[in-house]
Amino acid sequence: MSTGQRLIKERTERTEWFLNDRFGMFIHWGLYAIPARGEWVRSFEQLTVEDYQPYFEQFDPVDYDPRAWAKAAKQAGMKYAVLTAKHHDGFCLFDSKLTDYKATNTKAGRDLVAEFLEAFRAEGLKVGLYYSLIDWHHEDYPAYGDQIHPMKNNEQFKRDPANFHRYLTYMHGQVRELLTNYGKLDIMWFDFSYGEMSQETWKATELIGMMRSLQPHIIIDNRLEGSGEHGGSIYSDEPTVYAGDFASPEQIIPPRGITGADGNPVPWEACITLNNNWGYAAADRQYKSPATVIRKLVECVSKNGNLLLNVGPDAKGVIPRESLDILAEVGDWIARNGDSIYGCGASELPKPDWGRYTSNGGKLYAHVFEESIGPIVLAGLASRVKSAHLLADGSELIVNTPWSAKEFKEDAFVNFARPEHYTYPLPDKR
Ligand code: FHN
Repeated sequence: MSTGQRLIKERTERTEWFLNDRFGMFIHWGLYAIPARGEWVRSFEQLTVEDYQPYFEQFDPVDYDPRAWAKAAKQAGMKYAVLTAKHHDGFCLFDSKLTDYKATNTKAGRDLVAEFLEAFRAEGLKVGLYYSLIDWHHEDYPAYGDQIHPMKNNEQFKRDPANFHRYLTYMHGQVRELLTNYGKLDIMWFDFSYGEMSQETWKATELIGMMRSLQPHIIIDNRLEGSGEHGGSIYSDEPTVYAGDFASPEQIIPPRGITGADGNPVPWEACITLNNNWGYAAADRQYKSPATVIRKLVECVSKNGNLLLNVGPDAKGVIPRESLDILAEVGDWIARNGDSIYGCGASELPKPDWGRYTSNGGKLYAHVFEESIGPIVLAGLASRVKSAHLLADGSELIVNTPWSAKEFKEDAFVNFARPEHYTYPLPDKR
């Protein structure tokens, strides 16, 4: 077995629970919730460290209740959650011994990560942490100073690479803190590599070696490596040791899912916002409907993928009402239809016009999105469908084969009677 094949085998074993659980909560939270213009406000508005400092002084999330967050995630049918331990602004939500730029030194005076982990574990969810490789606050990161847009600092990095190794010591040290002081973590979500700021610029081999020695089971996204879809060799049959365990398409669902050079599915998770911002943005009211979220979840699963759906809590630590309402409706649907999501993946059948299939290998689930004027036909299934029921209430669906297969040659047709069931799971009429 080659090294690459061994890495693929280990990745497959590590991600088994992940591909079963399918649906997680992403949480972007930090100082940027105060300006409430999204998590890139420091960069987009070219705020200096001094401009941004008042938010550090003001940060006081008096209503932070991670148990409420965890209950909302669980009720929504989410099985895991990933919180930003540090985003690009460098502010640490955890009590790092390597910096003073942390939540425990604000009015919050709390280790927000520790409380998040405890609350979500208590609700039975698996837990992960997002950690930004980019750091606009650390003086040894190339972005330090006025020029803080990471895409524009490679020149500065080339000029003064020596200091950068001090940043790497800091970054590796913080990852070590997170994997040492906070119990069993299920996911480490690095973000993001770009250009030369990737791979061994981060000392990725050393970092992964340390991580695997501390928490060998932990699964890692593909953004430590960088390049295509935020990380490239995960798609090859000889991935690097830092290729990651899952691909991380962002704000898109891959048209045909993701397969590797060997033709086998590559674990992947689409991360998607509920409105148009990851961090809290007070003016952004463009939320997706519950039906859209459900259909995106079904689409991910129908392509062997996961959905990591984002919420951006406000400066007081409260998840926006709109987000909670959407999650509650999604949860109602999943409570009745979760069997068609958890432990499911793609069917070998082609996508039907009226919706999508998911399958758990023994049962086929027909997600009928479009009301049909005629019979819902499940091509090539007549000989295999023993019975059909509406997943939501178990009611029988009359399955018959109105035409003999020979009329349509090899295609056999099965139609679902009782058209009222066609509008299932949810019409997009919100
Ligand atoms: O720059 C970040 C962004 O703020 C957000 O965290 C997303 C989430 O995947 N990742 C980066 C953009 O690709």
